[in-house]
Amino acid sequence: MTLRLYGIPISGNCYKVELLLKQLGIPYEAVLVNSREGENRRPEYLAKNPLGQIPALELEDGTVLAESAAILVYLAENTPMYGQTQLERAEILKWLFFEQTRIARYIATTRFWLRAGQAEANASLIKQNLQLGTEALRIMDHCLAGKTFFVGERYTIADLALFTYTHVAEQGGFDLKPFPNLQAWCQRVKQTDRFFPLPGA
Ligand SMILES: N[C@@H](CCC(=O)N[C@@H](CS)C(=O)NCC(=O)O)C(=O)O
Repeated sequence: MTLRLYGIPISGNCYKVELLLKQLGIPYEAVLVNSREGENRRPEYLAKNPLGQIPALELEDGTVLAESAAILVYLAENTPMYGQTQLERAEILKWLFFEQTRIARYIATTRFWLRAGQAEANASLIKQNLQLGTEALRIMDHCLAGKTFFVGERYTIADLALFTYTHVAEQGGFDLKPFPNLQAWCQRVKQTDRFFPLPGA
C-alpha cells in the first residue's frame, strides 16, 4: 500500500505535507477530506484520526499520523530536509513549534477569517493577532539576517513549514514590506527543487 494523505489541497497545513512529499519524490495517494464540509468530523474519519483534523497521513501498515509538524519530521527523517546533528534537529523542532504557536495561531487564523468573511465576528481577536503575528514576522526577519535559510544554511522542513502561511500573510492583513530578509527568503523557498505554489493562494 502506498502512503495516503487525507485533506484538501487549499489547506496550508495539508500543503506543507504535500510539498514535502513532492520535494522528496515520495509517491502518495491524496484522499479528499473536506474540512469545509465537516468531513473531518465524520465517524469513519475519526476512526482513522481521533484528533479530527486534516492533514493526516496513513502509512503503509495502516498507522495514521496527524499534526503537520509531526508528519514533516516523520517524512524528512534521514534526508537533508531534517537535521544532520542533534543540535540541528533541535533547532528545526524549535522553528516547527514557533510556527504552530505563532504563525499558524496568529497569521493562518487571521487569513482564514478574512477569506471566510468572518472578520467582523472576530474583530477584537484579529486586532490582537495582527500585533502578535507582526511580532513573529519581525523575529523571523531578524533571525534571517545574513542567512539563506533558518537552520544549517540549507532548505529544511523548518523553512517549508514557516514559509507556508508567512508568504501569504498579506492575505491576512499583515504587511511584509518592513521585512526584507523575510521577503528574500520567501523567494529562495519558491526556487527550491520541485516547488509548487499553494493552491488558491
Ligand atoms: N496543528 C494542526 C492544525 C490542523 C488544522 O488546523 N487543520 C484544519 C484545516 S487547515 C482543520 O482540520 N480544520 C477543521 C477543524 O478543526 O474542524 C496541524 O498543523 O496539522
